[in-house]
Amino acid sequence: MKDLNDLLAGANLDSEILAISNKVLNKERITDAEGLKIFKDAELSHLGLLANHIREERFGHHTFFNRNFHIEPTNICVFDCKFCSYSRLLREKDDSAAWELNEEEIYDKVRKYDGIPVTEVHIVGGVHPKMGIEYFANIIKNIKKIRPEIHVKAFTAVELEYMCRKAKMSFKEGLTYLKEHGQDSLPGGGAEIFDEDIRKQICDDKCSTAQWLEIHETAHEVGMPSNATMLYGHIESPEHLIDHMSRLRTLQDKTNGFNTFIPLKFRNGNNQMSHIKESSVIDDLRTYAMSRIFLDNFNHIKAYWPMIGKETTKMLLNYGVDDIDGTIDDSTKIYSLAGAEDQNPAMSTEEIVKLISQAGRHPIERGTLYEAIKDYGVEESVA
Ligand code: V47
Ligand code: SF4
Repeated sequence: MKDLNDLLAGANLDSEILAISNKVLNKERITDAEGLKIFKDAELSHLGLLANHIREERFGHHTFFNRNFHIEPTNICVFDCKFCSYSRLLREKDDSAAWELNEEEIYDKVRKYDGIPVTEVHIVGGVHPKMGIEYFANIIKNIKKIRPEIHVKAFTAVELEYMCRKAKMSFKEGLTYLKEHGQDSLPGGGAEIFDEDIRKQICDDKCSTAQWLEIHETAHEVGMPSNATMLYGHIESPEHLIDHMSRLRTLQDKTNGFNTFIPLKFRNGNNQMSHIKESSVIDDLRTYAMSRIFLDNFNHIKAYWPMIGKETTKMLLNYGVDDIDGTIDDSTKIYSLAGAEDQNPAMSTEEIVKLISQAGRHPIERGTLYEAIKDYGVEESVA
């Protein structure tokens, strides 16, 4: 740490950036204004140095991944998010791009992993007007019958808000009901950008910021941890990103129920925002590094490799990221339809271990709640 302080002192930095950096190194919380200052004005290499310092102080070279697969029951959705390349309206059901799995098809997707040591199923999809909370609770119950030990991470706050509203349940009632049927945690989707003006422009008709935050707070209260995402690189400004993270940091102070923060790079393929240019890799690195620096009460920062790509994922392991999600096994369509490089996202455990090792890090297979499952050892990493 002394070395890094010396490095900063000798770096001829703007005095404000130096003072904020010293706060970060001394583990003092930085304010929104301070976060914004370094986000806007510090060099990428400087943000990377700070983010990597925090990451290595917490986890050394350890880099987490899990063995998981997704089930996307449908892409039919009542909402109309402008960035979404995936959803189809109900009236378009005959559209060859629309799908609706029946219950048996869903269970077959689980049975496919009989004898394969996956530990998590991530269930997420469009908001189908005919698939209600009872339907999904029953599905979770049956998945647990097929695979009792699997962790069910399911339903974004957007899906949950709609399910609860349709069932006339409070968020607490709905979440408790799903938990009783076997749901273990919530993924972080649907957060997008919390700023109400931006939200109005990109996803006006789905759950509000206040509802997203209330659903996650309630989930934590009833004993279901969750993740949080942030959709960046479209019409938002750095102010909106800091504001987004600040609202999450405040909620995390209250509940400590978030496991992971996942910045999601906006991909511009086949959606109503296709005219917007995608962020540069430099901006991706800056955004991830800033999230590691700002979110002092989040343990983990995840790069979701099917979305950001494998090469950038490797780079991000030096910019604050300590987790790269899972094997996925070609079970999600959200990003391939939005133009992500990997049209059939799947990595074997060996490939994930190799990717992490090539970046000079030490791969650890984890469960959803970051319990260590297998240590792949320093001898397999370049570090
Ligand atoms: O909320 C949709 C995003 C999210 C696009 O919790 C897009 O472990 C970029 O939240 N470009 C859903 N992003 C996926 C999600 C997620 C994924 C992986 C892991 C976890 C977790 C959560 O996908 C949506 C939205 O923000 N999204 N379209 C697009 N064109
Ligand atoms: Fe529906 Fe989710 Fe797509 Fe929005 S992002 S249109 S809620 S599937």
